[in-house]
Amino acid sequence: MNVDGRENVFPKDFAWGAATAAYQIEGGWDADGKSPSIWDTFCHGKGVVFQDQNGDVACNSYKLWQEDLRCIQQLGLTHYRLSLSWSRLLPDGTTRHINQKGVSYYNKVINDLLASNVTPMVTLYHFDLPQVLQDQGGWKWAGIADVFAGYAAFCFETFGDRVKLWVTLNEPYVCAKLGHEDGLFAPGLRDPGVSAYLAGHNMLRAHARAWHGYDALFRPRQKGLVSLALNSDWAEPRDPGSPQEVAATERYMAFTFGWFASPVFMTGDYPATMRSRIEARSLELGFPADRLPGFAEGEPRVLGTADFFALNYYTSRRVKAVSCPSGALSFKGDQEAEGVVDPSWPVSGVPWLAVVPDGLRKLLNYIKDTCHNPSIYITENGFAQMGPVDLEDSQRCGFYRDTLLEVSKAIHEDGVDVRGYFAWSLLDNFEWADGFSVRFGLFHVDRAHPELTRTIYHSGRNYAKIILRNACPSTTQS
Ligand code: PNW
Repeated sequence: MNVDGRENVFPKDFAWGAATAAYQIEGGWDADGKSPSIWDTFCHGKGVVFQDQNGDVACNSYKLWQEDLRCIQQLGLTHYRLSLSWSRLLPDGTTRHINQKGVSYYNKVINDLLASNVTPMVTLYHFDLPQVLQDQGGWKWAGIADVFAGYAAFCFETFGDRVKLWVTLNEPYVCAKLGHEDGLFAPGLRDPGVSAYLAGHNMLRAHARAWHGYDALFRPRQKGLVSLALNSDWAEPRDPGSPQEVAATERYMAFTFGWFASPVFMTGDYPATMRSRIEARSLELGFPADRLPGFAEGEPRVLGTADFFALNYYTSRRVKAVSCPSGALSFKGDQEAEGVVDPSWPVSGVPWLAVVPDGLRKLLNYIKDTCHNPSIYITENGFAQMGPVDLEDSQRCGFYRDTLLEVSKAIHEDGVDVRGYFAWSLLDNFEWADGFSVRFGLFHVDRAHPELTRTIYHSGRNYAKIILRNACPSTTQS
């Protein structure tokens, strides 16, 4: 324990942020020339989202940006992470047609942030592919990589004089797996064991092209940084004494973290475990092994295409080995591992989000050791509330305190180069398939009120104190 409290002090210039995503907050789904994204289409279908809710209005941030800015100021954030709606900027997905109303909206947001001394971190793609591009095959279509690179270059050109922190893709794992394997997220494909690998592969190709475009054409004058945000659980064997579970844990980490981190940060290819498992399983079931595609010669290199590590961390898992004896292909059958929640862990409002703050410290160390000690931004981390709104969200306050203590230990005791932390999320917002039933905000949004009034949670007040002191409390008092 530290007596003088210095250990809880964060480095000077530590980035204190909160994050949001366009579809989850903006609303204005068809306003001013915006075309539909795959999330508009998905939510307008029946039976896929909690109570058939959708992001048509969401927090109406497209109209209420000034309210969001007030929230940002009230917290005293140094950084704000937002995403751009591709189909708001480029309604046909390409630079053939630019929607000036969309450009003006984001210009205003970016300029207001800078005028308030808040540094923007901008994500180009947070799950909301223009529907017109989905109609051409979406992430399964090889041609998407060049179209994305064109969109990225347009954004660098348009906003890069002021935006210096870029995230190309948010959570390719979630987009590939939940969107193309499980069918739980847009575009809602259920194609086990095939489409997720292809979609993931094209996302990596798209990201790499965008990074190379920045590196060659924009970095010399704009001097910014570009990465992609990777989500990962921290995983440990259920029984550390079981060699089967230790091996299953390695597979679990390879198929979640390594799937995208290995090509970009480690080797330029997928983890060897992933390749060998998919090959073996394909052989067994009589499928081509190239359902996990190769990185072709002559394509832009993927290795080294990130200027920092952007990590979204929510939770941890204990891992057990599973085998899928049936003849069907699946991601899980390839992985032969299953993550379970340790019964001793407290859970948040959603069952998947077990509260495991020291898992973050372990994952940060793992990144340091396996990815050549990169500088790291924690681009998302947060705690879900469900059921009745509780503005005195003491469990969430404890969650942030405990988590930030682990981050400070990673920095001071382990020497991990953590540059910043973004709470998910600034506002209660549209939580994808869970609709508005799950709330992650530091501000509550009153959906029953026509003005969609924002009210700070106790955890928001606490976060503001932490930011003001550049330190987190080491004990339970705050
Ligand atoms: C992230 N899972 O997504 C996203 O980046 C946010 O948009 C989202 O609101 C936040 O986490 C909270 O869920 C995830 O099923 C979506 O494990 C699904 C999962 C994890 C993260």
